[in-house]
Amino acid sequence: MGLELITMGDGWVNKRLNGKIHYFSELDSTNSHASRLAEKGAPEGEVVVADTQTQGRGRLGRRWISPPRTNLYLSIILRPQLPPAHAPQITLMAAVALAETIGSFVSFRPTIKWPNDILVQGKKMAGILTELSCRAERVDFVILGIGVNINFLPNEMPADIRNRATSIFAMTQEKVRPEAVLRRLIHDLDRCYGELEEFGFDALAPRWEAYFSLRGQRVRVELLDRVLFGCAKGIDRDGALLIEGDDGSVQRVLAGDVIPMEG
Ligand code: BT5
Repeated sequence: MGLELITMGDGWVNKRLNGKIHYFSELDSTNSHASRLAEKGAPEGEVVVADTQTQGRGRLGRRWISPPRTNLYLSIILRPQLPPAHAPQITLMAAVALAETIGSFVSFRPTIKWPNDILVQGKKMAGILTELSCRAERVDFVILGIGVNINFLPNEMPADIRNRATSIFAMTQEKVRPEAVLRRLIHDLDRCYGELEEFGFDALAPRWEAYFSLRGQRVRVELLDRVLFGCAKGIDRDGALLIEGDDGSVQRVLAGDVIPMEG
């Protein structure tokens, strides 16, 4: 199905993300399928949506639980004019758009847990998986994958995520059509991506910072090869998390899991 230009109540007409939407009742992973399409030359803005994923994934090979007729799983092909080192800005941009979208469906203010989680009332409602394909020092394409829990009932969630995950329904007691969230999300992503491309991440940074939940908190950061402790200060222009150690030195963290510490 081709996506017509989307006009929302604010009068904004999608500029970049007005490509085709490929719908599937089942896929291995929308990120994998979008990547296959991009390899074959699919243009920026094409979107892959699946009703369920058999191998939905998070970072570092983790699983993204993707039951049918419940939630939203999508991947968008982007071809940004960015050096690879700035690619984390895509995840940050998407987090702002996703927080804005979710904020339009629930009455609580969402927060961003660096780098890729959107939490509501401290529980994970959505996750972002950004995958990069580079050629000769340039970004060839980015697959921006997003999973949003919409009508996921807490008692249907597997035990290992039940206490840490939430959904729009769990917050509002109202069923929402995944297409309604998709429509709003593409709209918000289009606007935020446009701001990133035209003005750089500085245009989005204040909004990102306003959604950031861990500023000033003591955190434990699990890196691939070690664990860091310190105080979360915010992010720099490349999207690195800034952690101030007890000795006052500031470390830039590009990838890892951040866990708030008590007290
Ligand atoms: C993420 O990874 O949060 C990125 C998730 C991206 C999923 C989308 S769905 C469409 C597209 N296609 C894909 O194959 N993936 C993307 P990470 O930060 O590594 O978090 C993964 C962890 O979140 C898991 O280990 C679980 O603890 C938890 N989790 C898994 N499924 C969840 C769900 N549906 N809701 C909340 N938490 C979940």
